[in-house]
Amino acid sequence: PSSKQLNKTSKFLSFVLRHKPEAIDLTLDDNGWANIDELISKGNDSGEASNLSRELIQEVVDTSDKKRFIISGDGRSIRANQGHSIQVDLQLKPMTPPELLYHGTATRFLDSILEEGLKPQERQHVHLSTDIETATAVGQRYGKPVILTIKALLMHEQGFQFYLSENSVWLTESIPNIYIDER
Ligand code: HQG
Repeated sequence: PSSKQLNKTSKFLSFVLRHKPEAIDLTLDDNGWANIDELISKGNDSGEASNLSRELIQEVVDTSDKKRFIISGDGRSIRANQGHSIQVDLQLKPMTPPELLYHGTATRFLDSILEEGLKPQERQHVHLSTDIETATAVGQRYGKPVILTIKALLMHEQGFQFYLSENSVWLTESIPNIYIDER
C-alpha cells in the first residue's frame, strides 16, 4: 500500500476505535477492543474505509509512527492505545511519573489554561510527553505552539494519578493551574 493509503486507513482506525464506532455499526468491548473481522467487513460495507484487509491493518499497526494501535495476542482484536473520546477502560496501572512532563498547546489556548488548568476536553485524559520535541509537534496541530511544563511528580505526591499508555504517552485526568508553568 502507498503511504497515502496507510495514512487514510490510520485516520479511519482512529475515528472508529477512539471516537465513533457506531458510525460503521461497530461495537467495542468495555476495554476498547474491536473484533478485526467485524471491523473489516463493516468498514468496507459502510464505505468509510476502502479495501480494508487484515494485511492493510497489520501494516498500519506496524508502521504507525506513534504506535497508535495494538493487536491482541490471539490476533483477533485491535484497539487504540490512547486518545479516546468514548468511555473505555484501558486497564492502565497508575504509575509514578518523572519530575516534569510537557504539554504542547497553541498560544491562543494559553490564557484559558493558565486560568482554569488543563482539561481533557473531548478526550478521556490530558496527554503529556516526556520530551519537548513531541510536545511541540502536538501543540503545532492547533496553531503557534507553546510548551507547558507540568510538575508531575509533585502532583503525584499530592494524590493525582498518572498512567503510561502502551505507546508511551503520559495520561492524567486534569491538571490544576498551580502545577503548570509556561516554559
Ligand atoms: C487544550 C494526538 C483551553 C489542550 C497528539 C489541547 C496527542 C485547553 C486541546 C493526542 C484547556 C485539546 C492529544 C483549557 C486543555 N482551555 N484549552 N482549560 N485545557 N486545552 O487534541 O493533547 O496523532 O484533545 O491544550 O499527538 O492536543 O491523534 O489533545 O490543545 O498525543 O495519535 O485543548 O492527539 O495524537 O486537544 O492531543 P486534543 P492534545 P494522535
